[in-house]
Amino acid sequence: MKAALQRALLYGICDLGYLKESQAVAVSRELLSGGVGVLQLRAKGYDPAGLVPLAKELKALCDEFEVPFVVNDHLALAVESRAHGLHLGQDDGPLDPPRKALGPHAILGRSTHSLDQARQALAEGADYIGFGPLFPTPTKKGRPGIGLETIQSMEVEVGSRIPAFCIGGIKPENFERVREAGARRVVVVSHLLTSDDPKEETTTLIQKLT
Ligand code: 3NM
Repeated sequence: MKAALQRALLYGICDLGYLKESQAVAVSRELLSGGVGVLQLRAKGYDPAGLVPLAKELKALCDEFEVPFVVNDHLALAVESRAHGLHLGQDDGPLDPPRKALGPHAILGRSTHSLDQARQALAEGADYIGFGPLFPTPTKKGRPGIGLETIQSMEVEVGSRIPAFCIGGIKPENFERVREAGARRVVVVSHLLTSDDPKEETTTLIQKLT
C-alpha cells in the first residue's frame, strides 16, 4: 500500500464527529469512488473497542479500492482491524512500537504543526505527514492556523521525500490560494463530509490537484 500512498493527492477522513456510525461506510464509499487516495477513521471521544466492526468494514472497503486504510490514534484498533496504517499526533509517542506491532509495511503518519515538526517527522521515519492546520477549523478546535507561508519550504524539504498533506480549514473558497502557496496534497474533512454529494466534490477537488 506504500505505492498507493505515493499516488494519493487527496486524503479523506471518515470522521465520526461529522458522520453517524450508520452513515460511515456509505459516505466512505463515496469518498473512495470520488478518488481519495487514503482513508482514515477518526473517532475522537469514542471507545475504540466498540469501533472494531466498523474499522474492519472500512478496511475491506479500502481493499476493494486498493487504497490505504489508516486508523487515527489507536494502535490496538489498527491491529484488530488489520489496518494498513496508523496516524499519530505530536504527543502520541515514537513510531517504533507501532512499527513493530503493525509490521514493516505499515504506513505510519504524523501530524505536524510547523516546519520544524515536519523535519522531525521525516527524520524519525514517518511515511507521510499532515501539515497544519493551515486555517483555524472546527474539526480540530483550539488550534491557531499556521498560515500558508511555510508550505513552500516544507514541500521542498519534506514533501519531496515523503507525501505531505496540508490540512485544516481547506475548502473551495481557499483552495486556489493553498495550491498557489505550494501545497501538492491535501486533507479535506468537513467540506466533503457536509457536502450533499461527497463523491462529486471529491472528484472536483482532485481535478484541481492534478
Ligand atoms: N488535523 P477540516 S487539522 C484532523 O492540523 C485535523 O493536525 C489537523 O478538518 C492538524 O478539513 C484537522 O474540516 C481538521 O478543517 C481538518
